Amino acid sequence: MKSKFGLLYILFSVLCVILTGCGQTFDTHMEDAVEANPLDSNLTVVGVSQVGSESVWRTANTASVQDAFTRENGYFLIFDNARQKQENQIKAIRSFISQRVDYIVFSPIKETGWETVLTEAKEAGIPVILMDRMVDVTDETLFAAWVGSDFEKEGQLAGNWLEEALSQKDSSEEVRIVVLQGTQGATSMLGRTKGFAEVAKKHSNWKIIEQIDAEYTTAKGREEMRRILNTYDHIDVLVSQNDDMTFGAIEAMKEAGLKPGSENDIMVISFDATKAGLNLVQTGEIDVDIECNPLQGDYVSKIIQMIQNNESYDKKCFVPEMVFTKENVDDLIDQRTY
Ligand code: GYE
Repeated sequence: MKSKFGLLYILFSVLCVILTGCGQTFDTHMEDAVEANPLDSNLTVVGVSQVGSESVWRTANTASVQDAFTRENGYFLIFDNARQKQENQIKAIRSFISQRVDYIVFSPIKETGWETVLTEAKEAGIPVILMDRMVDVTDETLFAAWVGSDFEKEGQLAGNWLEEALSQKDSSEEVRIVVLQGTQGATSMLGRTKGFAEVAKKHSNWKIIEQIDAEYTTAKGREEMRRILNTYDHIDVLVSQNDDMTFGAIEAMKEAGLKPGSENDIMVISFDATKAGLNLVQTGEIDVDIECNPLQGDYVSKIIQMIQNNESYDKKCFVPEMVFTKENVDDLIDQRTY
């Protein structure tokens, strides 16, 4: 490892172990600028900057990273939660660079604004692996690899499902659609919006009456859906870009005396397919849940191993995903861990 031991770090980490019992994961705040080097120099030091903890999906993604980068697996993990702020992610990455970690892994909150800090990482010779979301940079050598989902395809799958669901209906009848979007500028939000819109534009009777940011959170999903229900007399379909927003939107529907689900008042299309989401697929309150797979830690770890061994690897790695409806949910729900 290129990392060198710092007396300050050793003292700090001993204190950390004594005070908190944390032995192998170093949950840091960038104000605590210490050299975070492992006492065992055979460990690979990985700095991870996570977006935040806005959703069930995100919690599962964080757990997957923490399970992959353990001391037993040969890693020393420095984890930072950016609490939904790009500036915190930039600070974390700079701190990882100054601590001379071996790899930087991060899930960029939005696509733009990364050129400078990624150039700094490149100049320091630290490979960066993007997880979940993508960056919009002209120089693709600024990152070594990306692991995530095909978000545009997820949006198309949602559109395809709706096409099928409406196929028996009169195609001249207007279909009024509301879209709750995730964090603005995030790859998942951009891809899901684009993929769905591609299908929607093939149908002149589909009308997206509102497309609004609800930040991937239950609270915002509830708030926006309340406002939307107060604004429009009639809504046929809700497309909500994650389960957390869907839960909030469903609460708002119920408050307004409406029942979710195609057998009732408003069709509901959701994304992520968390266990709580799949439970609502079983009850029919969510009609279709497009899976987004958060279990990405092992994929990232495999890429790190391939880089270490100088093996060739695919720069972009898509995780496997599927679509859940009432037809298949019962068979698969028990396998869901998050
Ligand atoms: O769908 C949402 C999360 O970027 C795929 O971010 C991710 C999204 C996920 O907060 O729940």
